[in-house]
Amino acid sequence: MLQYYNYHITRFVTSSPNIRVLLSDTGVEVAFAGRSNAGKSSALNTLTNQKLLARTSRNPGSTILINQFEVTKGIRLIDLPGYGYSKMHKNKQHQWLQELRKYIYQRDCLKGIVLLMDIRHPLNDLDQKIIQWSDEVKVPIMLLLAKADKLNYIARQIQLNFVRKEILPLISNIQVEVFSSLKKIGVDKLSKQLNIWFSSSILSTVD
Ligand SMILES: Nc1nc2c(ncn2[C@@H]2O[C@H](COP(=O)(O)OP(=O)(O)OP(=O)(O)O)[C@@H](O)[C@H]2O)c(=O)[nH]1
Ligand SMILES: [Mg+2]
Repeated sequence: MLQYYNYHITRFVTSSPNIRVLLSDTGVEVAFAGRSNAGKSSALNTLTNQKLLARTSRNPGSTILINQFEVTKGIRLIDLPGYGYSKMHKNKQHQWLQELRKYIYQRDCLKGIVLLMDIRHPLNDLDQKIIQWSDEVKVPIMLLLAKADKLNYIARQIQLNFVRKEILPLISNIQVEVFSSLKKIGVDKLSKQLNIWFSSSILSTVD
């Protein structure tokens, strides 16, 4: 049965410097991933209606910690560090991508990924890697074309159709929507998808 979660009462639990020291691999979690500066932390703040829950920054690459939040007991949202920050040393970038791959592959409680991409620059190489890895381990993805307020309605629809057309033939079980933290576009669709993921995972993890 579909459960409705109140994302507004989400609270910060802890930060981890790498995936080896995350909270225990129990319950259900959904992670927010994407290029640095894509708008992940802002999306979390918009969803939870809390201005300062997740740290946002004008300087890309600022989130170097894995921030973990709890909606309610055993139901978590994860703010992942961004990838592809050009000013970060190549080795460090590579290291974080490997961590991310491991996280997607090994984290049993990960039941969904919200992948944010700037609507003006969707589906870059690294975004496609994340989609591929998630598909390989059957972790469902919701693609959010973020900062949609940067485009007018027509341009938004063109980008949305373009991304759907590119991705749907490759991966059928993927949802693509436009999103804006600034104009609160797509927030309902995001919470609806989270409700679906959390409800169905809770059912399968409860004895
Ligand atoms: N116009 C507009 N700007 C946004 C939106 N969402 C985020 N931003 C801006 O984009 C910048 C980056 O936002 P963050 O939410 O910190 O992005 P992030 O993906 O968490 O970045 P990292 O943690 O550094 O990887 C900030 O200056 C935000 O104010 C949006 O919906 N519209
Ligand atoms: Mg961030």
